[in-house]
Order: sequence, then structure tokens, then C-alpha cells
Amino acid sequence: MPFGVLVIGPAGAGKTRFCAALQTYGDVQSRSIHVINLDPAAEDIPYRTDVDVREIVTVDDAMAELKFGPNGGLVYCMEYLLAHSEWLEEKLLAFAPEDTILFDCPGQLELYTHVPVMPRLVALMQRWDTRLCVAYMMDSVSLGEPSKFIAGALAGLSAMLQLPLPRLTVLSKTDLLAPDVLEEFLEIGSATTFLQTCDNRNTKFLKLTTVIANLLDDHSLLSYVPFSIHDEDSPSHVLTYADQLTQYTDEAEVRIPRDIEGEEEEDPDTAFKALMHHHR
Ligand SMILES: Nc1nc2c(ncn2[C@@H]2O[C@H](COP(=O)(O)OP(=O)(O)O)[C@@H](O)[C@H]2O)c(=O)[nH]1
Ligand SMILES: [Mg+2]
Repeated sequence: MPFGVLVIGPAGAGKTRFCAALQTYGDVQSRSIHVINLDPAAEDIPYRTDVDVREIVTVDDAMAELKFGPNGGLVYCMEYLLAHSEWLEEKLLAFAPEDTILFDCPGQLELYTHVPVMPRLVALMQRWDTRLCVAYMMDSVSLGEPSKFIAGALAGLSAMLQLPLPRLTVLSKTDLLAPDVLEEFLEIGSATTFLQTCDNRNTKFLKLTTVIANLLDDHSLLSYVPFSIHDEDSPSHVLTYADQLTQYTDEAEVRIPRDIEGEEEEDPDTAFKALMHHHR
């Protein structure tokens, strides 16, 4: 039963580079990390593709032959993939049980929220005996403005809520943030407090953004793992979290903290926060 991380997030958030960085890390650590490209519109791919959806369908072909626009073409391609899911199933069956597979997904969030393509794909993959989690990539640029932060957080949530999988949010491109901004953000660990520290808040929507931030905090909906392709420690940090979520525990470097009695398994969110703390 291979382990999988579905890497999702808006176009340009850093999904493809993230997959490339993790694959390189796997090579160095002799850990078997494979990448499957599920983006039929991908152009330059900087990693070794073990499986590539473009073998069976591309957005360019859908646009040229069926006269779709870019978005319609993408939906067509993903539906085509679903209709030919035996192709993917066969590819997945070839992986070894201990392999980790990263799925580099398309960036159009409609695929998660408006059409049920990705949820259906996830349901199929679960039936094929893969242990999956989802990593939502949120660009660090979102920390620059309260409105961008709320929009990014909610976009991530709406996509993740459609996928019944354990989840983590990766704050990408952290090298672009001033170190003290990143440190403070991770230290705060609360959307409400973070927004209070922003001095460029739009007072007109203050009540609304406060309510949304409270909601995010109350349900521990956001825990961020920082990531940068320029930081050599980033891949191992992210994998530590992902391994917990997929229960890739045999080879995981860090064990899941247990309840004191050792009876109950700890709530994943609590365990996750403990790890976040551990890595700071
Ligand atoms: N500075 C910096 N740039 C990054 C990082 N990750 C990705 N990028 C850049 O962001 C752009 C989009 O990255 P890509 O991985 O293609 O995003 P995707 O559309 O989500 O797959 C590219 O120009 C990357 O070079 C990062 O950690 N730091
Ligand atoms: Mg990409």
C-alpha cells in the first residue's frame, strides 16, 4: 500500500517545485519518493515523472481538437482521466508498499469546489489501497495583507473540505518573507492574533474578518508548515508531518506523541501542533 500526498493549491503557489524538492531529498536520503504529474496543462516539469497524465491527455490537445478554452479543456482532461481511471490504477499498482507518491495536481481550484473531479479521483485512489493526505500550498505572499490572508486561508479550506483526507497547509516560498515576519507568524499560531498585528487592516470589514479568523482558530483549521525550495531542511520538516498523516510511521523519524496513558491515540491536530512547536 503506497503512501501518497496530494499536492494542491492555486497556480503559481509552488506545487511543482515542492514536488521536485521532495524528490531530490528522497534521492539523497535513499527514500523512495515518486512524483506523478496530474496536471494536463503542465509545461516544464523539473522532476522525474514516474507517471504523467499527459501520456493520455493534454489541455493543448483538448483545446486544438475539441475547441475548448483553457478551463473547459482542463475539466475535460480530468474527466477523461476519471473515465480512464484503469490507466492510473495500473500505474499505482506498480509501486512498492513503502513508496511515497506525490501527486502534482492542477492549480484550478474549481476542480475541487465546483466540479467533483478531484473528490471522485480521491475516492477511487482510496479504493485502490493508497494511504493519502492532502497538502495545500499557500503562497507566503498571503501574509502581506489581511485580505489576502483570509482569502488564501478560505480558498484552501474550501478545497480541502471537499477532500475527505487528513490535511496540512504548507506556507510556500518562505524565503521571500523577512525572517522576523515568518518567525512571528509561526509563533503567534492564531489567525485572530495574526490579523490584530497587521496595521493595514480594512476597518470596514473588521468584524467580518475577526469572525472568520475566530472560526479558523476555534476549529484548529490552520496549522502551517513553512517551506522554501532554498531551505535544505524544509523537505524533511514537511515529510515529518505528511508521514504522520498517512501513518507512514515505520520509517518516520518522529513518532506520534501518545496520550500519557498510552491508550488513546492523540488527536491529529494536537499532535500536529506539538510537532510544529518541536520544529521551531
Ligand atoms: N523564491 C521562491 N520561489 C519559489 C519557491 N517555490 C516556487 N517558486 C517559484 O514560484 C513559481 C511557481 O512555482 P511552481 O512550482 O511552478 O508553482 P505551481 O504552479 O503551484 O506548480 C516559479 O517561478 C518558482 O520558481 C520558493 O520556495 N521560493
Ligand atoms: Mg505546477
